[in-house]
Amino acid sequence: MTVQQEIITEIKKYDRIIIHRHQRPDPDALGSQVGLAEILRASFPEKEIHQVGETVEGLRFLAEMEKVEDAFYQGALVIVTDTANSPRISDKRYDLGDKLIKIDHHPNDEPYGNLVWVDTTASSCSEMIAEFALMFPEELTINAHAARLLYAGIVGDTGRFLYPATTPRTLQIAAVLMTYPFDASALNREIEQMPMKVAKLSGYLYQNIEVDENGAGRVILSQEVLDHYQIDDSETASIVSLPGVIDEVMAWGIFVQQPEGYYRVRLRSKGPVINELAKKHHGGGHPLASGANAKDMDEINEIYEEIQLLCQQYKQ
Ligand SMILES: [Mn+2]
Repeated sequence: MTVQQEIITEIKKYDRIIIHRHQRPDPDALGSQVGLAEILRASFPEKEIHQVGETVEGLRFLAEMEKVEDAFYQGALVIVTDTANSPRISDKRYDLGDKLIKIDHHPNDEPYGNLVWVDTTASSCSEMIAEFALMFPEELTINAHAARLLYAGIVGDTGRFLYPATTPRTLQIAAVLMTYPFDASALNREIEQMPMKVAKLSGYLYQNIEVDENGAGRVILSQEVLDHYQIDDSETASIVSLPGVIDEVMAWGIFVQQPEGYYRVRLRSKGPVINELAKKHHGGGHPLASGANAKDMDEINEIYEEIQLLCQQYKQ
């Protein structure tokens, strides 16, 4: 039996299913989570299906979260999407259920759960969920709401089909999703829209990025800068990819200071593999897109030197 067959077997067994995803969700986290929830609701109207986790204001156009009592977890199936490590799961009650399933496309550093389906070749977890539904057309129904969410997740994680993780399969699945009646261009616009203050912060980023001769880039966003632009950490997500359009930049780090003082580090690359570096600094992720943490300027300098070294080695 394939892991997907095992997953559908478990889904059929349980009357209550709760779906989680990672903290500080992006469109793929919400798309895969609520896309799966919508598919299960449409396919099994007699089951109780819920989605939980913190709400993100900027992504309300995608989905709302639900309140679930602790007792609901008793004898329930819990599925976690798009989340590599258990500490990153939003809503810590994920282990209160009877069975736990992990579905993800990040490197499988922590295979938590009773069943694990990880496909690092998938562009997004939303692509995996869509593929899962298409694998079992007799059992699973995609509706327009699910298609919209999964499409949003794919668009989000591929940067509108731009990043290297985009495959022919990604486009085939996106094409199938687009046949459902939802407004894809309006959705694309909503994903791309930014408030004026974030546009101004983009200007700051382009003015202040530091790039060495091998293409290692860094931008430090101190609390002072964030306060000046009235930006909080979650609003910095949309500017992380911006250095990628600069010719001279090969790999880069965006260092965002948190209210507690430490820095959240977002690492991106056009070639040099940066997730091993992320792991050394309390993080992880994909080979070309990772996250980490730096406690102070010394650790920022350390991380930047490591990016510089990776770029230098890559160039040779
Ligand atoms: Mn993802």
